[in-house]
Formats: sequence, C-alpha cells, structure tokens
Amino acid sequence: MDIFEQLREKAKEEIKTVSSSKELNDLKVKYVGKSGEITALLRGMKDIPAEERSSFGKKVNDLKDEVSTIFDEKENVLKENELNEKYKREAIDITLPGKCPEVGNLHPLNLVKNQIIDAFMGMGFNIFEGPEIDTDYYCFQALNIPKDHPARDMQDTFYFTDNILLRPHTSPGQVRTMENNKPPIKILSPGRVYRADDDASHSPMFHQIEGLVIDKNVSLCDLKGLLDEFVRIMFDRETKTRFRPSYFPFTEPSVEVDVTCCKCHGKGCNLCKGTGWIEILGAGIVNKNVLEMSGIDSNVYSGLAFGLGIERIAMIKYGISDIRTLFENNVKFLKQFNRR
Ligand code: FA5
Repeated sequence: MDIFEQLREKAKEEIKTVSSSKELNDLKVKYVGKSGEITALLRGMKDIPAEERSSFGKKVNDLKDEVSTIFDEKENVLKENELNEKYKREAIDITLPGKCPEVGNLHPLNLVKNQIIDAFMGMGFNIFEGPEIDTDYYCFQALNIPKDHPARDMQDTFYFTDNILLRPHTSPGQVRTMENNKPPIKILSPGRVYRADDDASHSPMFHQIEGLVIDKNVSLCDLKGLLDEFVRIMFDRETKTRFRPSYFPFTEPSVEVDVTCCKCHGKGCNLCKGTGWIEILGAGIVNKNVLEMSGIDSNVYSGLAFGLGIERIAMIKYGISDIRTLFENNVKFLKQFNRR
C-alpha cells in the first residue's frame, strides 16, 4: 500500500471508532487540520521531483476531499444520534395531568356560617353585627339578668373591668337593634363570643348567630315553623326537630331545640351520647321586660329570638367529634371542605 492508501484506511478505521462530535472534531484536526497528517503531505511537495509534483498534489487533494467527505458523513450520523438522545431525554408525556396551582378554600366555620345566613336571608332577615367587647348592661342587665342573678353562672365570662367584658353570647345584638329600630324587626346577628369553657364540645372562643323577630302577634308557633324550615334547609328533609322546655331570663317561655343525630338518624350513637338527639340552639318568646327596657311597647308587639352555635351545627353536619379540630388548622382536615 502506498502512503495515500495507508492514510485513507487509517483515517477510515479511526473515524469508525469515534462516538461523539467532539472526538470527531479532534480527529479531523489530526488529519486535515493546518498541521494534520494529510496537510503535511502538501508541505513535503518541495522534495518531490518537479515532473511528479502535479500528480502528487492531485492525489493529496483527492485524498483530502475523500477523507473530508467521510468526516462529514460521520458528523451527520453523530449529530442525528445526539439529537435523538436529546429528544429522548427531554421527552414530555402530554397525557400526564397538569400541575394545578393550589387554591385555598373557605374554613368549614365560614362555610356553615354562610349557609346559615343564606337560609335566614331567604326568609327576609337582615344582618346586624354588634361589638365583641361590650358592657355589663348589654350582655346581662338589658337581657333581664341583673347583677348577682344566678343565670350569670351559665356563662362564665372574661371581664376587663367590673363593667366591660368579652361578650358571652350574641344576645346583646337583640337589645342594640331594638333600641335603634322600630318594629317590624327581623335581624340576624352573627359573631365571635367568649366563655371560660374548654372541652371536646365547648371552646373558650366560639361563634353564635342570634335571630330576632319583633312584630304584632309573634308566637311560639312562628318560632317553631321558622326553626323547622331552617333545619330542613341546613340538614335534610328527614332531620326532625324537638323543642324542649328550657330557661333563659330574656325569653318566656324558653326552649332548647334538638335535631335528630346526623350520624345514627335517631337510633343513638357516640356522637349523640346514645340519645338520638343533638342540641343546636336556645330560643324563646322575648320576655316583656326586655321589650320594655329596649323601648318597645309590649302591649302592642311581641317577639321571638334564638341563638345558635355555629361550631355545633358544623360538628353535626360534618360528623366532627371534637370542637378543637375546628381551630387546629390542620391543612389535611381543612382541605376536606373544598367544594370545587
Ligand atoms: C345562649 O347563648 C343564648 N343567648 C341563646 C338564646 C338566644 C336563647 C335568644 C334564647 C333567645 P346557650 O348558652 O345555650 O344560649 O348557647 C347557645 C348555643 O351556643 C348552644 O346551643 C351551643 O350550640 C353553643 N355553645 C354554647 N357554649 C359553647 C361553647 N363553649 N363552645 C361552643 N359552642 C357553645
């Protein structure tokens, strides 16, 4: 084999073994670069006899072209392989579900509060929000609970001074509304209330919604019809109500309202402590003393009032057995109430 053939075969063999564009480029420099082995042949032309120089030069150029073509072909193959590898690495499975941004949702207490408000707004109630820090007069005295009355013990209370306290119920809203409005009155007063309570069904801070209707001839019958309809809207048509005689100084007569347990439907279970019933609110016909103290003529007007605990309704509706779960803000718990 002459030098040309030897170089051609050597280059071909080496090109075959190359597996990346970088290696191929290095090899190209080695053969056809400025100081490459084939280019070196041209520099040696001065030693070739003059009559052979032109055919030698042609052979070198032919070899250079041939080897360059092999490099180009190999380069195309390598580029295509590298591109295919890149496509494989970056492949996207478009059938996979997309990543949704996390969206928050309403706290279960707000969900239930809104449902309760919607139910009563549909029956013509308006909203009045009273202050969370209130006076002894509005929290107790104007509600027919004088100083040292034993009924104050039912609501063990947080005081700032002898006269200023965190309201223990939303009933002061009744008084403020009656003082500032003429009958007919139909209001709901939602808000936070505070008591020195703390167990699985009693929280030191909880939420109530007060309802008050003042008009001519308002009776216990109206109260029963109103609350029956509310229970049917909030729970389901199968849920029954039970009115138990009770005592509140600001209503006469007074009742407590129970609903059939949502878990056992009245059979008796751990949630309803075996009774089949769960208490949701206190209510009654507004005491004449309260009407008079607030400037309403009790010979012309009568009224009904009720106060319900939002946590209690949420617990019944969603089968929550410990009230504290509602305030721990465990995200796994809260996500269950996402209504999307
Ligand atoms: C009252 O607070 C009366 N003001 C309700 C009322 C209004 C009666 C108008 C008559 C007329 P009671 O203390 O029972 O009543 O509380 C009402 C509701 O609040 C209860 O049925 C219960 O659902 C809820 N509740 C009471 N204490 C707590 C507590 N510590 N934690 C969570 N919910 C409570």
